[in-house]
Amino acid sequence: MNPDEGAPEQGPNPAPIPVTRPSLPPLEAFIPYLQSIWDNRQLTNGGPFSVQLEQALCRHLGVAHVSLFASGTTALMVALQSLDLSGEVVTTPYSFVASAHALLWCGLRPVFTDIDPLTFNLDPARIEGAITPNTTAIMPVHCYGHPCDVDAIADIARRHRLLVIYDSAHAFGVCHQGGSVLNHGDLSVLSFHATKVFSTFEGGAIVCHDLKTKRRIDALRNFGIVDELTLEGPGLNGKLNEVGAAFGLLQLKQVDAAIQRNRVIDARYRAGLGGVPGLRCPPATEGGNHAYFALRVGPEYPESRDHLHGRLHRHGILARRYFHPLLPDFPLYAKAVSGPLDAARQAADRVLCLPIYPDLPLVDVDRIIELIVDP
Ligand code: T4K
Repeated sequence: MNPDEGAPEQGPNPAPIPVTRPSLPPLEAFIPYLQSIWDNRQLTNGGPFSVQLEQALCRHLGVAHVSLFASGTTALMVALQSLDLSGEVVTTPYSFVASAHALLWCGLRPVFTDIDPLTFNLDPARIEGAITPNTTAIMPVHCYGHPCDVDAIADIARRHRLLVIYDSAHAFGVCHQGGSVLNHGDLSVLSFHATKVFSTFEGGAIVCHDLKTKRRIDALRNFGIVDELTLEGPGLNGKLNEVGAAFGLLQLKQVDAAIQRNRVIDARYRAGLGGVPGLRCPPATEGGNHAYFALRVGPEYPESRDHLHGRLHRHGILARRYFHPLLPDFPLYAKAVSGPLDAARQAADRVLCLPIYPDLPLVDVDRIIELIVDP
């Protein structure tokens, strides 16, 4: 259904508007997939839907190899494990906790450096200052799906002989320099969580460049088992199940339309909020997936980000402060800092992610804009 047609009348207490919401195919379309799983009883461990989805994702995304996972977090852990890293990894302090947690789970020390205040991505100019003889990799995040400065990062990595793992949890379908942004770095890791533009309920994936690496990743995803007598390493159980994979196949049919719809909503926000003193819309990206609309609330705006957040919530608009607190503000990560983090700190204090998802009616977008424009 077109979300702009037949929208229910807004009574005195309209339903809350979440920051995101998965777009679901009609339930009837899912039944044949479930029937097939019921028929063949292959529930997991690389069944036919998982194999099909890996191939379909390679074609859809324009990448060489995809390994599906049970979550973005397990995919990150296996990606790091597969590269035999040790010591320190330079990364961003402005991300979801899963990014840094994956490093700790693999016995690696995150070293946070500052971000670019416009893109919210790791600032390449700061990375070099954080590199020590113990550094083995850089793990940037394409924050909100906005591509990192991949050329500058590749140059630093080459000169210092470091590996690059992109946390691409937000970057499904994002194009950059004429191809998928996922083709940059040694490995890219996606999340297919329910809150993402492409979802398998829970899920994730690693994108890699060659079959040898994929085989190693696939073994580590399945306890490290290569065959009955051989272990690739200390693997875990990170497999996506067949119900999730089947759902992914169905989702793939509508993901382009979902991104197109997000683009329309993104444009509506920009048109409504672009000229408001104190507000800054996220950088416009030609090949983006528009899954987040990260509004920066500056000091010239009449209220603080937190006041605006509270006021919107009182109106049922469940905007979110992604990513607040800053990772080093958790005691667990307080010592992982290298140098000042002024831009990251400002972002954590000022950014508010507004609702954006394909089923969000434009009339609701306009209501949100009105509330923000008229504090
Ligand atoms: N790296 C980065 C940079 C990440 O952002 C993430 C995850 C990861 C790695 C790890 O990937 P995964 O292991 O998760 O695959 C959410 C997600 O749980 C998390 O996946 C995501 N990033 C993070 C940024 O956001 P919450 O705590 O904000 O989710 P929650 O439950 O509050 O959901 C937000 C809104 O979405 C709800 O208000 C309603 C809607 N929603 C949510 C779910 C789960 C639905 O409509 N249906 C649903 O099933 O963490």
